[in-house]
Amino acid sequence: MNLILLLLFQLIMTKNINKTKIGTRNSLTAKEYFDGILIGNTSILSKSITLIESSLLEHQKIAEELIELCLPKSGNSIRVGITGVPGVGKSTYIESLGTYLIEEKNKKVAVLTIDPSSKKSGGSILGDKTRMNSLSVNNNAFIRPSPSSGTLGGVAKATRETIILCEAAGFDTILIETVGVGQSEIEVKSMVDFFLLLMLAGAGDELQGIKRGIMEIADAIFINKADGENIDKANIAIQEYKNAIHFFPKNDNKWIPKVDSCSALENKNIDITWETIESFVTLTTSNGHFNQNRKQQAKYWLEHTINSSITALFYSNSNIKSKMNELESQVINEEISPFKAARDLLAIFKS
Ligand SMILES: Nc1nc2c(ncn2[C@@H]2O[C@H](COP(=O)(O)OP(=O)(O)O)[C@@H](O)[C@H]2O)c(=O)[nH]1
Ligand SMILES: [Mg+2]
Repeated sequence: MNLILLLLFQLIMTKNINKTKIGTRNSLTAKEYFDGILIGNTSILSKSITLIESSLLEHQKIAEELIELCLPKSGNSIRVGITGVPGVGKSTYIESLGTYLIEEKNKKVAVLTIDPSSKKSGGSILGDKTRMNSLSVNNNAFIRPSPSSGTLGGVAKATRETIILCEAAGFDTILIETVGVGQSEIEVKSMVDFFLLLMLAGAGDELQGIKRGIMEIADAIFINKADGENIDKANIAIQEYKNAIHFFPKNDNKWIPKVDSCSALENKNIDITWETIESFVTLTTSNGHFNQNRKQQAKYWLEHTINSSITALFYSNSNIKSKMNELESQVINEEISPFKAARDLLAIFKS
């Protein structure tokens, strides 16, 4: 009896300790976060992502240390970017694919969503969660919406670091949802292995707001909502897109972008989309492009980080701040050329 009581007491105490540790935000050291991440504790994983997103200097310090600890444990995943206009079915597709991967392929899936429009509407994250009903309660899935603006180094840096943490936590498939309308695509492309573009049949490229450039960087184009009355239209669209990509520049990695259709809602061809990704990984691994791409991406992020850090330093410099307005209005009034003004400001910055 005493033994049972003792065990019960111990159990309650351990639970409480865990609770206080996890409950008190940012009270952990980098090593403690790291240990939690390594055993796949998603609560600690969430907290460390919040740390990454924080602009407080003390948080940034721990975050940086944590990233360094996690880096050797990262990289063992397939990173997939999923893009397309709002409403094309990205979240629904991720729900289907993620569930398929967990149930049929024994995968652990992390979903990161980047939606610049969500800042305005405020509603789309909620929408995403409801589209990912079964994934959001699955133990082998982890869903994290993009951070709000104001994250140090920007949303892209936070996303890239989040990938590292998720991989260290044992997630072997990273799905990144992003809206296909602009700059965020290029940044997402530079952090994923495979870039999937979802399209709608019969909507016309203009209507879909998809820039040709985005089609060019896609490794596969799937026409979603190929169900019900849409099936015929989807088949026509497949042909159109196949013809279009025929004229795109060839990829160095020898991959020919795949064009097909799927229905995220009815779970049709979701397995084909995954087979496509697997074929891509097999091909590019064997010809060395998979690793080469990751190396190039690391180089890109080094340069990107240096550039954005220098820019931030420049604009926060007090001498620059005091001179900026004056030179700006001189440039606008054509009293001085923008080039001369830039040279003057840089000279002030360097002195
Ligand atoms: N008929 C049909 N509807 C779909 C399909 N995929 C998504 N939808 C619907 O399209 C709407 C937008 O889907 P959502 O996944 O939120 O799109 P997102 O904005 O690209 O993430 C929702 O009402 C979905 O139910 C599909 O394959 N077929
Ligand atoms: Mg969505």
